[in-house]
Amino acid sequence: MAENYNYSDFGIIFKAENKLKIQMNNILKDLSSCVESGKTDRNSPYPPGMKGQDGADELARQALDNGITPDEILENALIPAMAAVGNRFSRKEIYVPQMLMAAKAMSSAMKHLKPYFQSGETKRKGKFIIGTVSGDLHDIGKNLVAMMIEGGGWEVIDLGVDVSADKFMKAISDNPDAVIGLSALLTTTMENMKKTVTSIREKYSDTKILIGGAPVTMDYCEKIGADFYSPDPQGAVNYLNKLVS
Ligand code: B1M
Repeated sequence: MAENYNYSDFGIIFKAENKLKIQMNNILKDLSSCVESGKTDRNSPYPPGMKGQDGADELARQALDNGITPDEILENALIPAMAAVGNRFSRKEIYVPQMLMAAKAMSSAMKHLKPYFQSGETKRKGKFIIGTVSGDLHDIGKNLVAMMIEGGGWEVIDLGVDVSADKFMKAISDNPDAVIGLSALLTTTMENMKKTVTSIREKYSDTKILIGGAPVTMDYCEKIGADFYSPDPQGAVNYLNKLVS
């Protein structure tokens, strides 16, 4: 039967497929660089060098419209971009404002992907519950950690600030497989971090607890029986990824 095929048709199909692949790769590459440089959408004036260009918002939409799956968008554009941002932040090559802009761009892409994750059509790596402990209202660092972890492919449940041990316990009972993240910025509220860890350990001995915040250290982590301490968001992402690898 092979002699009935018109081989030039194969050539045309092959070329068209290749062109589509290149186009899809270019969208993912552009999306990744928008997230890394904090370009949220076409109207966003930041960064000045990308003024008037499509941003993460438009490119994520285009990626889906071109048949790229939410998984591919996350794995091949958003996660590598956020990992690059996290590593540059850890190396002190960029600072909080640039990281916030990258996280904002990532969120504007994520809003297109969320319906697929929420419907269960596309799976995430796991759930992460985060909050700033009781008595503590600082949330800038906690929000950065939450956004980086979301950008790392996890579903994040953010309980906000001034979160009591009871509220964490309720969230764990609703999401028994979740990893818990506690943030504290005050030496006074570190004591509440300890109380929260103790309460969680009493009822959920297997639940993994990650802690962080400016006054927190690895020594303190060991002392209060948490599982891991990270000084920055990328360390938190790496720890979570190790848990599921
Ligand atoms: Co407050 N504050 N503050 N404050 N504040 C500090 C923390 C302080 C060091 C300032 C100082 O005195 N030099 C000091 C704490 C001293 C201490 O206890 N050692 C302090 C104080 C005393 C207070 C008040 C008591 C002041 C008062 O009212 N007398 C009061 C307390 C209110 C309360 O919480 N109950 C207070 C209030 C406030 C504001 C509301 C005005 C505001 C918070 C606004 C907000 O968060 N929405 C504020 C701010 C902004 C600060 C400083 C200036 C900045 C904190 C910050 O956002 N840093 C801070 C001084 C400073 O740090 N220079 C200070 C940027 C952020 C990206 O870093 O939060 O460390 P950070 O997060 C990092 C890491 O720690 C890590 O990742 C992030 C990114 O790298 N990380 C995690 C954080 N959480 C993590 C969780 C993880 C892993 C990593 O896993 C789960």
